[in-house]
Amino acid sequence: MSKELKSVEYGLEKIFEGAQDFLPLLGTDYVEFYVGNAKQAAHYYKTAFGFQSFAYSGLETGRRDSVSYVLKQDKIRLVLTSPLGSKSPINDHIVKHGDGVKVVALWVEDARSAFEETTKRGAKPYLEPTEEKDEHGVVVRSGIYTYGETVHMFVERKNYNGLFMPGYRKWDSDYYPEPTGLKYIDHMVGNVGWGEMNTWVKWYEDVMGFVNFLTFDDKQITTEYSALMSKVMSNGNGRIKFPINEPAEGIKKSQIEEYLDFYEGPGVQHLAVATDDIIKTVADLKARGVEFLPPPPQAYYDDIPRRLGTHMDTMKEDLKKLQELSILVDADEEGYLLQIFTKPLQDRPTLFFEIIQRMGAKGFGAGNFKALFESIEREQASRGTL
Ligand code: TYF
Ligand code: FE
Repeated sequence: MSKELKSVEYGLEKIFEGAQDFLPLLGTDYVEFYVGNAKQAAHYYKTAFGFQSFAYSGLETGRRDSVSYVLKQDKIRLVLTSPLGSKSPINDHIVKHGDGVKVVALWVEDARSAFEETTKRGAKPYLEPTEEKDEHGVVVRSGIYTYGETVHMFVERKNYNGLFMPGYRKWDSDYYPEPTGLKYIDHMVGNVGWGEMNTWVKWYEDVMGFVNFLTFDDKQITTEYSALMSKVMSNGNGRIKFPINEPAEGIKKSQIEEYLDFYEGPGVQHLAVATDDIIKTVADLKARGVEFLPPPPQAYYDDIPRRLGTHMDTMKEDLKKLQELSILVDADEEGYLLQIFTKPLQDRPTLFFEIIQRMGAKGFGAGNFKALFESIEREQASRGTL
C-alpha cells in the first residue's frame, strides 16, 4: 500500500497548494433514494438500520405529485422519495432502475458558484440555482448530472435555520427504534460501464476538482472467475470520497456487469457508513434482520495475523468476535480497518451498504477484495448470474 498512500498525500497537496479548489465542499448533505413505496421503505430503514424519523413532505404539506421522508442517524440524512402518479419522472426512474440512489447531495457555501464553476467545466445541468424559502430562511440548491441518471445536488444552507428544507415539516412518529451506531457516510461508490471508468475519473478531476486518491487495477481486484477496476476520487479536503468501478474481463460475469444489467445503466453501487463500534453495530443489525454477505472461509481468519503484522498488537477487537460476525479486517501503513457488506437492499441485485470502522487506515480494504468478491460470487451464483 505504501506507494498508494504517497500518492494520496501528493494528490491532496496538489489541491491545497494549487489553490484550485473551485468547488469547496463542506460534507455530504443528504442521499436521496427514489423508491416504489417510500412509506414502507422508511419503516425498513428505521427498523432495520436504526434511522430516526426526521422530516416529511407530501400531500399533508401541500405537495401533490410526490412524497419524501427524511431519516436521520447522527450525521447521515437519507431522503426516500416516491411518486404519487404514473406520469412522473420519478416513476420513470423507478420503472427503469428499480429502487436506487437518485441524488448524492453535497453541502456547499455557495450553490450558485458551485453550479457556475461545474457547468462551465462541462457538467450537464440538472437544476439551475433555485431558492426555496420559509419562515426559517432560505436554502439555495443547484444540481448537475454525474454518471447515468445520477445527480449531484449542491445545497447551500448558510441562511437557513429550519429543520431540513422549506417544504418539509417535522415528522413526528411514536416509533423510534434505537440507533445502531451509524455515524456518517465514509464513501459512496459508482458503477460505470465497460471502459468508462477513466472518463468519469477525468470528469471528477475536470468538473469537480477532485483528485485520484487510490487506484485498484484488475490484477488486484480479481478472483478466479471475475474482475473489476476501481479508482477512488477525493475532493480537496478529503471529506468526500467517490470510488468508481468498471467491469473487467474475467471467465465469468463481473459483479459490476450484473449491477449494470439490473440497474439498466450506471449508478450508485454502495454507501459505506462509518461506525466506531462495528461489533455492536453489526450484532444489532443482524438481530434486526439485516442480511450480510456469506462469511469468508476459515483460512481467511487464520491468515489475519500474518496479513496484519504489527497492527495485530494494536487491534482492540477480539478476532473471534469479528469472525463470529463475519467482519473483514485489513490494514495499511497508518492503521487497520474493519468492514462488512450487506446483501443488496432491494430485489434487484444493485445497491448495498458497507459498514466500516477505520482505526487509522485510509484505504478501502484492498487486502479483503479477494475474500469479499468470492462471497459476492457465491451470491451471484445463487442468482443464476454467474
Ligand atoms: O469501496 C470499496 O472500494 C470497497 C471494496 O464492487 C469494494 O468497499 C469495491 C468494489 C466492489 C465492492 C466493494
Ligand atoms: Fe466501499
